[in-house]
Amino acid sequence: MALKRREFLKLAATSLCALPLGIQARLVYAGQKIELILQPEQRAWFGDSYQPTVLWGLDREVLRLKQNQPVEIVVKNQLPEATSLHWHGLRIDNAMDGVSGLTQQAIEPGEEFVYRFTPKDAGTYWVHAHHNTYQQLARGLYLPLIVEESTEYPVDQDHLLVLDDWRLNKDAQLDLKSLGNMHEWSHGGRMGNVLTVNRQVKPRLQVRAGSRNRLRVLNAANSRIMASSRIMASEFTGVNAWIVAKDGQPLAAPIRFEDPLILAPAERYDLIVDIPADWQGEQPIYEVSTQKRYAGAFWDVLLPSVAIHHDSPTALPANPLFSLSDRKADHHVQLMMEGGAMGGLRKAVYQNKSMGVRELIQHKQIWAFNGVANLPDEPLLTAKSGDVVEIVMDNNTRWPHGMHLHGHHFQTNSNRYQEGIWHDTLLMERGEKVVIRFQAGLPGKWLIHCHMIEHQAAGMVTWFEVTA
Ligand SMILES: [Cu+2]
Repeated sequence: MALKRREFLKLAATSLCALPLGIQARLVYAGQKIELILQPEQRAWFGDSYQPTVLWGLDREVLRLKQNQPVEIVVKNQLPEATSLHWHGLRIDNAMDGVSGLTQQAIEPGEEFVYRFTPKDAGTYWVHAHHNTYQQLARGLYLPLIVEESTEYPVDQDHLLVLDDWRLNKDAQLDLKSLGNMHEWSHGGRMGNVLTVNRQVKPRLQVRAGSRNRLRVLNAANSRIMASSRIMASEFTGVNAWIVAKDGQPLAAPIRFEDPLILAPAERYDLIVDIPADWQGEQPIYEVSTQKRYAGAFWDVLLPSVAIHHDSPTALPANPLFSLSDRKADHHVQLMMEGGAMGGLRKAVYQNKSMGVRELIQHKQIWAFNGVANLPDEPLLTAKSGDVVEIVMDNNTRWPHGMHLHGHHFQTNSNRYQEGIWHDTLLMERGEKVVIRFQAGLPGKWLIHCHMIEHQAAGMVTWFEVTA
């Protein structure tokens, strides 16, 4: 029986909607087109008493993408300096990784660059400058990035908690004179003097009493290890909270939150927080990395309360990561982390030349991996895509570091974290030695560096190569 044209169209439209999401997306468009503009930004953090603080940023508060849906992101650089954007934690083609000088040329002022990829992992990530990074990150050139799960996870609300510290001068402007201070670079990095949450001073996150909330916490600071306390816990009320994801990757089973939550720069946690039904008004969220706890944000608890969730949260749907299980490693290499203040570094190779400490400092270098300061010509290792790699990271310095692997998630034997958790960034205390394990992913040149970004600038960066 021949269908009339109108009926056929109706039927075609119906079956298109019934297709699985991925296939549907491919039929409808090659890639959702998004424009991102890099531009100066003003923040009136201190009311009328000061001129607004001028930062660099992107033209939105957050970027939301959908798992398995291709995107084409046109990045327009309207800043006075060249830059590039790194999609921190996303497992995408090496050519899209956004490392200027390694995977792409920097985007010059007035120019644009198109990033094309399909995020295969859902979760909490971020986008940030990866060119002249210690300056551009300090100016605020980053954006939280959420990749939404294909199936909705049941919570009442989804919140961001993006922590950052800014170094401002007495006019409440960025203290640019302090950039590049070698004393700070050789110690814990450049710390700010103003804490913001979601680029605001003391914002209020509105929640209903009794509601279940997803809280995505990101440390966007250059170097400060953030410790968020009492995100939900109060001395007087039994607040239930769980960690459900680390660095974007879901935990196999949610674990109970323990106060405080400690994040090296670039680390992320997804939490499920049940706001007690008997809370109301303002409840502080403290940052406790210094001697004095500081209320960086507030829950603004609204009544009437919603139905209370008594059940423990379920795990987020797993991302398509490889299972490492007990597979024997195909590669096993050492990464000796050296240098910094009181580190006893005598010499290191910089740009193929062996140098003493005094000469290194003249080149703004003071840290090294395996005796080499900054990016070596030769990779730390070369692995075939699919190989299992083990790196022994030995923090032979007097400082903590936040080690980040580009384009890959890894597991670790660090006793700071529960076993089996996936990371793209790892906090390592001084003297700590850990083994990280991962499967080599997409071909290309991938960085390993400290995400205390002054440490990276001053030498703590290397790379590994994945071949097809
Ligand atoms: Cu470091």
